[in-house]
Amino acid sequence: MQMKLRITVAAAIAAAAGVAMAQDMVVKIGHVAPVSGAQAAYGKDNENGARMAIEDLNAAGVMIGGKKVKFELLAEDDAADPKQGAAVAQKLCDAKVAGVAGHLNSGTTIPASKIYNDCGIPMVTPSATNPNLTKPGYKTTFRLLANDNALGAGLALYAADTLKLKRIAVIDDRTAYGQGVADVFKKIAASKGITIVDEQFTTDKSVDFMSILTSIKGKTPDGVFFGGMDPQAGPMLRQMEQLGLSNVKYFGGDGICTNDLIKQAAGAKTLENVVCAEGGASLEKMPSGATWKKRYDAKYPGQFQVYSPYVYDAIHVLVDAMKRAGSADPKVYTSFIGATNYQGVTTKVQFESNGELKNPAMTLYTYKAGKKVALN
Ligand code: ABU
Repeated sequence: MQMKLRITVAAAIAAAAGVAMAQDMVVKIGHVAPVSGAQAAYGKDNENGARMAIEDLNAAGVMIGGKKVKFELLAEDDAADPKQGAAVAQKLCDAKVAGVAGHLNSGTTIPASKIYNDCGIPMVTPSATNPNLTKPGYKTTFRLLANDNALGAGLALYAADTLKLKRIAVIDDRTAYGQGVADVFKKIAASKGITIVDEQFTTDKSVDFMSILTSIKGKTPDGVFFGGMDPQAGPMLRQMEQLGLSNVKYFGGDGICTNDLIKQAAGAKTLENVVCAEGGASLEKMPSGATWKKRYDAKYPGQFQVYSPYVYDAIHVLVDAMKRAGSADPKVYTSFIGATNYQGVTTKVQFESNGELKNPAMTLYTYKAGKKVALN
């Protein structure tokens, strides 16, 4: 009898929970980054930021339009490949996600932004920095950090005004990001009287740079700028050391400004020649960066790279707009994103009319004793 009663009570609780769950509105949010291939460390860090945001929002119990919401993350891998990026963007449109945090790379984000715009889904990139992203003026495209106009210029000004360099060689990986940031750097460096002594090109798959570095060595530069990512920058630093380019400064944007660069450089002393730029404040200077990072490290030890706090904020920005609109329907809430005034982990988020972040910060870093340290 007692056993039967226990079963009945359990069934009643389950039924009640079932009713409550049925009343919850499920809102799907997409996330896209390369979680396979050479750039997987960035992608996993980004996806961790997305998972942490979804967990926090579900734990907090968000109400939208009077309904309790359960958020679901649809995490996709674009392998940093523009074609795969377009395919997963279409997949997320077909899955009717309410919004997307991503993509990670400019080369995938720019084509994907058109697909999201065509299907009416807003996207907030936490990391793609090519300025061309916001040029079409889509009302569905937002960026949470400074773009490469700021990064390339900041690095060129530092090379000219602080380091007083005169001769810089430029390499880029021919991606939308690498080429774009290198072009900005070259233009501003030249305007400051720096001679671009050599220009070389590689790819985002290459790991042998001996031939282009040998050419560069012949031009006796006092600096090298690399437009690309850390799977190339690390081996390049090792090969610069092997070729005796040990006193040559090495510049790059946020793509090389990672914790993984330390691992990729594998003990090369040239790591200490690096000056790299990120389009936001350092974690220490972010409004709640230090506290957030402690929580992240407890959940995902040793996986932090660069952009996870921006992904965390990107998802909160989407949800903040849904709350203000009283709807998770992109047709209703997308126009509310432009009016965001959200205190995030990374900054107080407000957008320009073209979807760029208002007043983004920029931080320069170097590496000392195997640690990434801010210069400003
Ligand atoms: N911002 C550097 C890495 C991502 C990208 O823009 O391609």
